[in-house]
Amino acid sequence: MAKQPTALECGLAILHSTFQKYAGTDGDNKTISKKELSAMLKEQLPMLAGDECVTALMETLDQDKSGTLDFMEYCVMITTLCSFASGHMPPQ
Ligand SMILES: [Ca+2]
Repeated sequence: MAKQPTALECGLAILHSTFQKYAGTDGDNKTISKKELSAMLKEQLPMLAGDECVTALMETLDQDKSGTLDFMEYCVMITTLCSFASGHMPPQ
């Protein structure tokens, strides 16, 4: 009998598959465009949806100023959101 994946393993797989799902809508599943980010936020994180939020997130997360988010830039967003949600963000 195959060993069941742990909750964290499932979570990691979901984070990766969610990136690929939205990144792949324009045929390039290696990066997320602003349009793809907007669709992802609207469906997956509706509290962050909206043109102003999408623009602010792209400007903040697109560290190499490529105009798209690669997987590592997406991971920064996920890490930051986890930190906010768990109250682990340091005081500003
Ligand atoms: Ca980028």
